[in-house]
Amino acid sequence: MNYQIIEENNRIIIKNMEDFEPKHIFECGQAFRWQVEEDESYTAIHRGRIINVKRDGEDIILSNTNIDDFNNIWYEYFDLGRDYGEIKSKLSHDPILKEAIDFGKGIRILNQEPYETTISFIISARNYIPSIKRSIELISQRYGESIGSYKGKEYYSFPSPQTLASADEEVLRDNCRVGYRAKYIVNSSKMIYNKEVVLDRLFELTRDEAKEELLKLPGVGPKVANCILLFSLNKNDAFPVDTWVKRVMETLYFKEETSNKKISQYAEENFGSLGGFAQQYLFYYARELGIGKN
Ligand code: 8HG
Repeated sequence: MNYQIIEENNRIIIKNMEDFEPKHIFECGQAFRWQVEEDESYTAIHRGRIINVKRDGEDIILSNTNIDDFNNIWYEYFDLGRDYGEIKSKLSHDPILKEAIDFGKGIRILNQEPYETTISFIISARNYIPSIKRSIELISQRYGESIGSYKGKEYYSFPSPQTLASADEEVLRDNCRVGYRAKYIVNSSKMIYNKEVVLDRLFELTRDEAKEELLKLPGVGPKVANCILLFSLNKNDAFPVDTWVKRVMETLYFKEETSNKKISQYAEENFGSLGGFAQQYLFYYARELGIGKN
């Protein structure tokens, strides 16, 4: 972890940046708003800013930004204070994880915004990533604010809890194509807006206390809660078991059908505080290679 920051012409260059592969980070399943461009860079909107990210040799280039936003927003969002080399070397003692890490070696876990992450993973239940992405885009276009355009495309912020608390369920269902999850989006947004669940306070709680709070929200079960904990609340030991993680664990570890409870226990005992990272390398590996399918 030995990089240097340079600011020039509305961009930040992170020199000699290891453990940061845009494709791995933005296509590993944790985030839904990153769009790939023709030059293989990725663009997204976060906290009202449009940013473009590209690898250039040994360096990472963050375009459409400046040093203040780098210090105040991007350093934390891209988890730049964490040594992924160390995490990978610890997890690589497990030969199965070593394979998964070799495959997705540039993954980092983003620190996303809790409300947007909550609604995104409510939408993700029994859903496919392309259709989750489409719904989030449609919700942002309809209910968010236009922030501006970049490379010819218009970008919209994710709406506030107040806005989605008063959204029309039919519009969400039919126009934003979230199906039966429309009522969960509206009712969870109401509870968040009314401060029945205060997302920003969950940072201070333990993983299990924070999970208990999240489970109060309609549409949030244990898997969705674990995704919210890991991707937006800094709970790195959360280990969401979805279809892909279940398949990869059954195929490569247990060699038989295994309950989610047993898989979670195994993760807790063997991956411990690094469970969330192990989960992400496994999820990306399993989904990209179709491990355990059929
Ligand atoms: O990054 C993810 N990890 C896990 N474990 N599950 C995920 C991730 N991303 C994602 O969308 N899911 C779940 O997979 C939600 C949904 O059930 C399904 C979509 O492919």
